Amino acid sequence: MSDFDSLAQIVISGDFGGAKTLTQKMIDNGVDPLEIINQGLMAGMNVVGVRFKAGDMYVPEVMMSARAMSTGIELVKPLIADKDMPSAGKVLIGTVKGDLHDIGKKLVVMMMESAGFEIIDLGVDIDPATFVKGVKEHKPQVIGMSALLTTTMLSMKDTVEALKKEGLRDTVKIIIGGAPITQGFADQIGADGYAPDAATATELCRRLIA
Ligand code: B12
Repeated sequence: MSDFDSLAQIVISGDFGGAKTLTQKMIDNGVDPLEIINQGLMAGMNVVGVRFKAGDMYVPEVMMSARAMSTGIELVKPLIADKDMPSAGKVLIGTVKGDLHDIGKKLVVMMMESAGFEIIDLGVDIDPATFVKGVKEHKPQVIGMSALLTTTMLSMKDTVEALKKEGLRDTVKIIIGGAPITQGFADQIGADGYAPDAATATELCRRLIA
């Protein structure tokens, strides 16, 4: 097995100690940092995404894998000039007003970061005005909104309306998710997409930005 395959396997198994050791060994051996990321760390995380979606991996395991991947990325990052670091796009994300649930959102963030997206995570309890301010400030290609309460879902609609009012709606793609959200609700409020899990959310972003 090549070092790239071993590193991918280490990420899949969520072994962050192993990720640190092997990434450092590869750096010391002069392996190209971008290859370490793409063919080792991200390759592993891609498999995790597929398995999670298929129900073959669960939340705690995915979090361990994401942590293993981050451990490797942190070592490699300083060796890569900013211009070389591939960015898949910029995503502004937050849990909507009145809602404090963020475990799923964090998972989405981790999965997207693993796929090379630049993420601005506004946090929880984010009102429409704060999303609007975030769009003006960060100019993301995609906004992601998360809601776990049926009572807070409507804040997603308010945010879409607030973006329209500010003339910003057509500058971003809007995606939504969270346990009570459906494709029907996304269509109803005029969002560009819905995803039921973090892996699908990442694919959706790729598709919307492409
Ligand atoms: C953990 C939890 C909490 C924790 C939250 C901790 C935290 N930091 O997040 C605490 C204890 C704080 C909490 C509080 C409350 N909770 Co609560 N909570 C849950 C619980 C058990 C799990 C949620 C979770 O983390 N799931 C795991 C993650 C991985 O799944 P997920 O969030 O769905 O995310 C995935 C997808 O939805 C998607 N996704 C998520 N976000 C996004 C965003 C985008 C853009 C996209 C594309 C995709 C996407 O990808 C994620 C990963 O695959 C659920 C029950 C359940 N089984 O869902 C109740 C639940 C959501 N809670 C509920 C309630 C009622 C409350 C409280 C009102 C309880 C109370 N009386 O105080 C408060 C509300 C606080 C508030 N204002 O938000 C109800 C909601 C009922 C309803 N229909 O509205 C639920 C369903 C429990 C129940 N059966 O009654 N809760």
